[in-house]
Amino acid sequence: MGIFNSIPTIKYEGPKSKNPLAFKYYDADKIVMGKKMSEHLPFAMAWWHNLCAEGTDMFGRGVANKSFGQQYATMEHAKAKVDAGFEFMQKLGIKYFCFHDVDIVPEADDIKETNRRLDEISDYILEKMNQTDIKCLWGTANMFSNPRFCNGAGSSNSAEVFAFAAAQVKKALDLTVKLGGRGYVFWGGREGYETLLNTDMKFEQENIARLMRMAVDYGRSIGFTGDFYIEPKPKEPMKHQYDFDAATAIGFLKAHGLDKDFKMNIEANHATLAGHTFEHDLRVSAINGMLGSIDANQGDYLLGWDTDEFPFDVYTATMCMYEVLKAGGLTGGFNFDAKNRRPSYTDEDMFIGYILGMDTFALGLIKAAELIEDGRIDEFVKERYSSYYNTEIGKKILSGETNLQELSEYAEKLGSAKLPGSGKQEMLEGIVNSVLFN
Ligand code: XUL
Ligand code: CO
Repeated sequence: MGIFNSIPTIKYEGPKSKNPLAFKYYDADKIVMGKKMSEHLPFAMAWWHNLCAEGTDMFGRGVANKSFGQQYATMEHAKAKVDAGFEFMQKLGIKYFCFHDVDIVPEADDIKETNRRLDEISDYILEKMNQTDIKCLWGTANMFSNPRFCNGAGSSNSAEVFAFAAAQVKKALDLTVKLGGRGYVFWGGREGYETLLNTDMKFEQENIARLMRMAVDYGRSIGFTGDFYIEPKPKEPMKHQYDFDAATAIGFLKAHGLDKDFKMNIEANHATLAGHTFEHDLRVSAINGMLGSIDANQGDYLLGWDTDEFPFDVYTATMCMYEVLKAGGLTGGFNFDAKNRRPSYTDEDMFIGYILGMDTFALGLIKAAELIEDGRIDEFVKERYSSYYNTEIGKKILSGETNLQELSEYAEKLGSAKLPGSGKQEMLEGIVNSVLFN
């Protein structure tokens, strides 16, 4: 007896299918640019939204029942969530999961008891992993829910709280290594501030770096060879979070000598909260060699917070996959950090959310590959910068063989410069549409 007995294994039926419990575009074995879709798109289930979140919001209690037939806050319930999660992933053909420590067990008052529970549940998860081909994408520590973290974790004003954060990172790294995780995430939930009036920003940022350095040292000492990730987010829950966006986080890592061990885990809704497009933060990460993993979701342009919706916007998924293909793929994967809307509270909705997300990214992959194979955009961009490659002065600028004096003489000789060539944005957008709707 399973948990989702009324839900069949989800199969690919093609774009014409009207079956809500079938893939329309995600065809795991279909070859795109020489690789299987499933290899391009290592999808992951987020333990917290899928197996824990019941649709509570600031104004109302949960509406989705995630008891899976057990009493909440017991180890029986924790195990039922493992059973539910593995059945869910198997039915959808999802090969990875991501977790926080407190997603997988109820947190006890004493950290020693929480750690004992984590040992017990990770044995159980490992058993399930050994019976299936499901793996861990990344693990992380929840250092934002417990009241002790109200002033942050690594950035807390309290050394005692810092020690508890360090203890959680240590244990979450132990679990990640035990479960063979590809990565370890730092999302700076409350690593920020509410008011500068009570905040020593320099001190707090240096302490976050100290915690990350300890994590790298410990992780490497226990055989963790994967990537550490920062998951940038500008705000929420704090008014200002230090890992504002990819550019800020990369600058922080470089300033503290952590850039060799860390990459970015870019979440779509976090990028838009920072006032960027999703593809902007992907590009910033990629050009710095730090595009590691993705939290796949989308926000709502009418709402100023992190709505964590299942990806539906095919334009954005296409531009995301364009960046990912250009970067040569991800070393991490695509974690659906997404939840059903509160009124979509049934078990069937859990599956339909993932089907939507996987189909949206499959379409994005197909269309991004077509854009690259079409070649017109690449050709245009190449041509746009061609004066640096096919003029003497351009070549000299690139090779560092000129200076302000020579360039000034060059400009004065010309007297005035030609316009730099049309940006042709509308033409390029038309190409995107013609590829999307061919
Ligand atoms: C919160 C968020 C987190 C991280 C993991 O906005 O995205 O769930 O992904 O801590
Ligand atoms: Co996330």
